[in-house]
Amino acid sequence: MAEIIVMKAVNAENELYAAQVKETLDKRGILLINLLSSPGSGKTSLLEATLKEWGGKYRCAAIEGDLFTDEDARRLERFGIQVVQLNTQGSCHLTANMIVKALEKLDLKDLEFLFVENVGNLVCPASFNLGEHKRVTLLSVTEGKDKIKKYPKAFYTADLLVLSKIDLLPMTDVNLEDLKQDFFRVNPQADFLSLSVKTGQGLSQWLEKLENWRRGT
Ligand SMILES: Nc1nc2c(ncn2[C@@H]2O[C@H](COP(=O)(O)OP(=O)(O)O)[C@@H](O)[C@H]2O)c(=O)[nH]1
Ligand SMILES: [Mg+2]
Repeated sequence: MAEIIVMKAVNAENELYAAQVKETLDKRGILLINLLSSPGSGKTSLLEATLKEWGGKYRCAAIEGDLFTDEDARRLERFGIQVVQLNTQGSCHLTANMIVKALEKLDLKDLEFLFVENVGNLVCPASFNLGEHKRVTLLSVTEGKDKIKKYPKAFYTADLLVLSKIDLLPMTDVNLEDLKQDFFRVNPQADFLSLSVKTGQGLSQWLEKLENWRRGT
């Protein structure tokens, strides 16, 4: 009982910050995308592939949520974009007030896409709105076939499920159609796409999706 009340208060405060983030970005026409997944599903790799493919076509920035290190931030800085590192010092998710602080460190002028790589975790990040326009949950085929059922919130709050590492599908016992069915059962409104940053399969659909979102279609 007490726990529920605390959680409500935390969420109410978070929603205020989330609204502030969204308002700031809306004024400037910047699209905020919150990437969620288990550690190692391929969030940073997907951002690297995106930046490489675009080659400066759009002005992008990233906020990297990590428990302690700045390795992912360094991986993205190589593409010449602004990156803010948020170390949560052990906390398992980002909150909207952290994004408010990160925005103060970014030059928002002419920015078009702002990517947030959340802390690798399928549980806590799903409960915290960061003021994002779109939430993308990644699931790699190597995580097995039961994760959607086990961690439904990360999937029913997503606008898009990216099934990553599709090149490895033959090495797993995951059935693509069954997995899609599990996903659409918890989230019939969302989109689904599968991709591999190793072979490039599905990457163009991902880039198209980002561009369509930015155009508001
Ligand atoms: N085979 C394969 N490996 C991938 C793919 N995407 C990422 N990886 C590998 O998965 C590991 C974790 O990727 P990373 O992007 O760091 O995951 P993150 O923790 O979600 O950011 C790395 O060794 C990547 O090279 C993919 O599409 N196919
Ligand atoms: Mg990463």
